[in-house]
Amino acid sequence: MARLVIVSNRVASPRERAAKAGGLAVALREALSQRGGLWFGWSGETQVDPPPPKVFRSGRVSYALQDLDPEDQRAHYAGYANGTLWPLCHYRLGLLSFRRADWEGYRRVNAHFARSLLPLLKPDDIVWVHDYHFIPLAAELRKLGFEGRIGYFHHIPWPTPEVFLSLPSHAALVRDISHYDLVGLQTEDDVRALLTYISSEARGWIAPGGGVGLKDRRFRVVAYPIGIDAEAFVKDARASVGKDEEKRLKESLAGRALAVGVDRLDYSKGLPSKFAAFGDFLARYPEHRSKMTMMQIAPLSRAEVTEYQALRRELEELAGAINGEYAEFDWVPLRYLNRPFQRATLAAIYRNARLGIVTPLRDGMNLVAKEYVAAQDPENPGVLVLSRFAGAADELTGALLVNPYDVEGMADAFHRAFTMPVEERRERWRTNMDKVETNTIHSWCEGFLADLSQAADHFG
Ligand code: ADQ
Repeated sequence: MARLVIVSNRVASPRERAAKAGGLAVALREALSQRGGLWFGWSGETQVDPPPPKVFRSGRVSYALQDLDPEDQRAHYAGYANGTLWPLCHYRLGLLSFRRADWEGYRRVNAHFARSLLPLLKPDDIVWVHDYHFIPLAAELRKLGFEGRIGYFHHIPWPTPEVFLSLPSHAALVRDISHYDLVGLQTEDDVRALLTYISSEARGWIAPGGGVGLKDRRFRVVAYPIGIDAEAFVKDARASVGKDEEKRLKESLAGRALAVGVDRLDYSKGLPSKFAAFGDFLARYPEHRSKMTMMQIAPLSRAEVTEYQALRRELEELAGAINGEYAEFDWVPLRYLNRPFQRATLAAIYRNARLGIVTPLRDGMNLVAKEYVAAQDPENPGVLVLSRFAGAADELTGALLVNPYDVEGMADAFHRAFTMPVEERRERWRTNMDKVETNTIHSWCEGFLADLSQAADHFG
């Protein structure tokens, strides 16, 4: 079996315990230890004239961590990746900023990564690049003469051509994409969006099965919806029953139902509309006041980007307004927490929540929706309220699907979920759980790598 090389912005260190590292990090680490391999990424450090990467080994896996020049790192991460590509791919053109200096910095970081990675590569390695921070990496590696298999997985949505064309560097970015052998996207809609751009704008040709020809390049674009480690979540959720943490949670609820939301504090996650919908639910369904508590867990993210600071202030104000308006001396309607939790604690909270509320304005997949489903008690499961604009909505058809731009519609869905009979809840949960159990993080990983291994054979 060929050696696997993974490239991602952040690298999960071998010392990070499974309970803390995300499901994706754990699955990638497993794939690396099975095949033997290398995980390459940013060290998290900046310095002028950065030296070659620090390389160390743990078991069958080597890790290589590259420092970056501070100005390049800013232009790459806060600039082009998160100031341009993130809003673009989440359909937020009003928040998109494009500066040539950022685009150049983004390319410089990718070229730098390619130069430091190349000496660590063997010709028959399989290289798997993760996410929008590194779209030009394959092109840079090819320039340096690497001819082996390179795959790319895009964790966020791929926008339709009308939106994608707003990006001044759209043509260059798709030329970069064409240097991969396999491009993985989250959903069939994403695949259609990219293929439509390629055939209509870039004058490429499309073959059945996602085969693409663009200039002298041949590659495939395929949907691989990402999953979770369902078994681990089921186990954690079951193990939480009766433990001290669960007791504390139940005591604090004093018999009231719980609705839970878990999202990074990010404008793609639709948090202000979710809060507004909860306020509207309390206003228009006064019979539920004092009977349901909502807990929104929203760890801080990208705090160096201005839009995220403004969002944080907005949410603090909205949470304060809802609690000011509806709280009783013995009931706080909205608990709002900015801290991270261990997977076992999240599983306990999910299991005790009668509603899971996942209402992003756009989301590549949304793993929280799947985790919530996996953590439920099959006899008395909660209801998932899910945005139709999350990739997960394709698979989780047992959820109550909502339009996150329709605040009153979401409030009505909360009411419907809260009053849903147990038979319907079980039926909907079973539909969702079948998908969560079948399409796991492991099958996702194996599926992508199996196709990438055969990529070179595809066009004969
Ligand atoms: P994210 O935008 O980060 O991921 P999501 O898929 O929901 O969104 O994953 C978040 C993960 O972080 C979940 O596993 C969740 O449990 C965890 N998490 C969130 N809050 C936490 C907290 N307070 N403590 C501990 N853990 C917490 C991007 C894309 C998504 C895509 C994923 C994977 O934006 O659309 O589903 O990558 O491809």
